[in-house]
Amino acid sequence: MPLKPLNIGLVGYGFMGRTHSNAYKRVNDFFDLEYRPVLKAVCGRTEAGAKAFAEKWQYESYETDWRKLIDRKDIDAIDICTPNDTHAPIAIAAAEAGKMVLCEKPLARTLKEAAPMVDAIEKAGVPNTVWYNYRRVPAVTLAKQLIDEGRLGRIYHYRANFLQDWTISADLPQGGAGLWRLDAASAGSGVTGDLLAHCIDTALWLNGSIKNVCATTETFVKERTHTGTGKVEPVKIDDACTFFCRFENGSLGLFESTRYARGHKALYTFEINGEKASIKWDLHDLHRLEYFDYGDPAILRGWKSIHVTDGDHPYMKNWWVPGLQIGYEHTFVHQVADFLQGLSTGKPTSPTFREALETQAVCDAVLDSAEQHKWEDVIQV
Ligand code: SOE
Repeated sequence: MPLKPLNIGLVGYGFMGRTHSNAYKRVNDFFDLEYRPVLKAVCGRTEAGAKAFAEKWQYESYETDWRKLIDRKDIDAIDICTPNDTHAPIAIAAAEAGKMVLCEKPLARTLKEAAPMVDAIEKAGVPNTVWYNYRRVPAVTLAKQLIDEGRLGRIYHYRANFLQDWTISADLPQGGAGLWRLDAASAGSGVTGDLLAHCIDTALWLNGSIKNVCATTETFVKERTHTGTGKVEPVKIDDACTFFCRFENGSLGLFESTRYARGHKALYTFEINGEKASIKWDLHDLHRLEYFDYGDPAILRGWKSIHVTDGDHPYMKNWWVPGLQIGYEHTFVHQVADFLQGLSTGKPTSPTFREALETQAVCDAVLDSAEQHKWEDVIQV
């Protein structure tokens, strides 16, 4: 039986445009599915860039205006890989046109901006998902499985870090390719929306809702040249953010993120301590899950390092043979596989826009708390 085509219109062709395109190309080589993504069109503001990307990644065509892309009858799904300030208008227009929508994280710059996106998606009733890709690292999915099976028992502590060091130089401008992340107008926030959003998404998934937060932020480099205006302008994003929180299940959370941790490129780690067992995970060693089980005989108790490469582990039967690893790009392949599977079964692909709204609510509470110097309740969405 020939597979059913799902025509993709990709908006934005930076780093994330590449991760998603790679996933669309590889997914049917490894997963048995009813649908096949077809790289129909890529859209970017500069014609030369869009054309070059289309040629390199074998998109059938290109556009320079996302509205035209959305109007096209031959596009089924709009995939948004542009800076955060453009997510809302593109997603809302795409949903209103009846297209499926896949959106890069964070959903939007603020909760207020994200809420109408969820309304538009739900009104249109279109399949949707937000690319919080780290959920689909097999070791992280295994952590979810172990927690849901009750192996950790009551959870006491959730600790997460996302550390980078790429913005330490004061010579880096704000604005432009990749560096829009330093421009509050484009990004909304700094590490909170860019990095802690990943940690929060994983935490909500593994450990449930967050009740309230107490945060502090810092902007270490106060002024940077703005690529758009050419002028030195104040930096309005948070370069670093630390927060504590209380989860609804009674556990305590501690989160830290910075782009000023010299030596760390993308060190995302979490540790969860339960009554019966604990788990730890580290993005730099992403195929391992560290597990301590108090139920082991006393003389054998200790941290074990599970090499998450067995056919019984989440997603792994689709790849190589036990013992052989996969990596970062496969998390995106897994998200596409789940999305396509969801089209066949009708099961929504987590996190949906609605689910990702909760991460926005926590990010807003974190930034408000830092500004007000006080604990903030997370708005229930
Ligand atoms: C920032 O450097 C960044 O690329 C984020 O935007 C991604 O979401 C994260 O996965 C890796 O770091």
